[in-house]
Amino acid sequence: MGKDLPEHKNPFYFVSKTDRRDFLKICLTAAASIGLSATAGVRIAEAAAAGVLRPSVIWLHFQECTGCTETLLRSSHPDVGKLILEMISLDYHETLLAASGYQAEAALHETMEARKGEYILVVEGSIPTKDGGVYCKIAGKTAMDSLAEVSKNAAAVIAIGSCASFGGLAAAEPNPTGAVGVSELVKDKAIVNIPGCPPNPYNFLGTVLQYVVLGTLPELDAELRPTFAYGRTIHEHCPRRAHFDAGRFAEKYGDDNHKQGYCLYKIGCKGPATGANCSTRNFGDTDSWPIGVGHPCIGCTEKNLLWRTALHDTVDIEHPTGPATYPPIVPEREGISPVATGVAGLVGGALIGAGVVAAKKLENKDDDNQKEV
Ligand code: FSX
Ligand code: SF4
Ligand code: F3S
Repeated sequence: MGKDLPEHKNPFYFVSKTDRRDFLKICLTAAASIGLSATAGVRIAEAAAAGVLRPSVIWLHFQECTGCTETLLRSSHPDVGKLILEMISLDYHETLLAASGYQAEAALHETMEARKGEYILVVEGSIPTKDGGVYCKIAGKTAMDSLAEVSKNAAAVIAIGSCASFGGLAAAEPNPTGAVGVSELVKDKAIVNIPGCPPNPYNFLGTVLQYVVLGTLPELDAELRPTFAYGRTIHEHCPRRAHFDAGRFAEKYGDDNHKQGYCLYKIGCKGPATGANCSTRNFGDTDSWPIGVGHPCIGCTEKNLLWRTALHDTVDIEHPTGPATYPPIVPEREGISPVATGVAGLVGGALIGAGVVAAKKLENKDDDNQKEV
């Protein structure tokens, strides 16, 4: 639908053409993130602008906040969203579709028929399985039935966001609706998880780019996440890492150390156990990201962290010292060395699950105040 209609009849006509220079810049960035050269990035930009790279996409919403769609399209710098819409033929998307009711259902089924075996299914939100799946119904069908129906003839499935990837917020204990991620239900398709709550638009864009340009899906880790985006921890490239290595920590929100931009580990930063590229790619196509604005990483890309651990809990430290490429650290605080700092976390993790013990080893006298936050 989005591909074949003249602009004035296209339901997505309000998405104006992106400025060419910005368009090129985004293509180059996205191409680089999946390991393609700048020349390939220019070719992609040209092909995308000419409309030749336009796989059909059906986008289903289940239990979620629509933040995944919002972050793609309504960031303060929305060119990534525009590029995505120019690169794909978005044939069904409940938030963006101008049609509703029977018309919308018709659009969905026409696409499923016309692009059988070719379309990409993007799923946003978790799927409730309890009580026959009655907690999420669209057009009289449960999310479970819709997912089974639409995934059946999809070429591939992309689960966007932590809800679709792992169940997300709805699956937090006690998980009243029996919410699960796509991979718990779809077993016979290639699935790519793009977790994050919400996820970084570049990680979705990079995945789509690889599919439309190379015809392949990215290399995935054990959680089905593209390694180009989730293969390294936040901690490895965090701008606050030198503070961690030197033992300089915010002890509670708003204290002097926090204002100085010190490491947020002791107030619950999950960066050491979180695979994601926010520290290098920033977030939502802005210069901002959680740690950059003083908030600990909550592990929003990790199946076993987001909404599964308390925000103030600390995590295991797997790499106690900084990479050899880092400049040497001179500890500023008496009695704390970089190695001691890291080993404290390591020992804690080895004993009973980092959090509690590691925090105790690192805590100082005003740690009690942290609990008030
Ligand atoms: Fe989930 Fe998407 Fe969190 Fe929301 O819709 S990943 S609740 S920010 O955004 O699904
Ligand atoms: Fe950055 Fe968090 Fe690691 Fe500290 S613990 S260096 S804030 S990722
Ligand atoms: Fe999420 Fe942590 Fe990045 S909370 S947005 S993975 S800094």
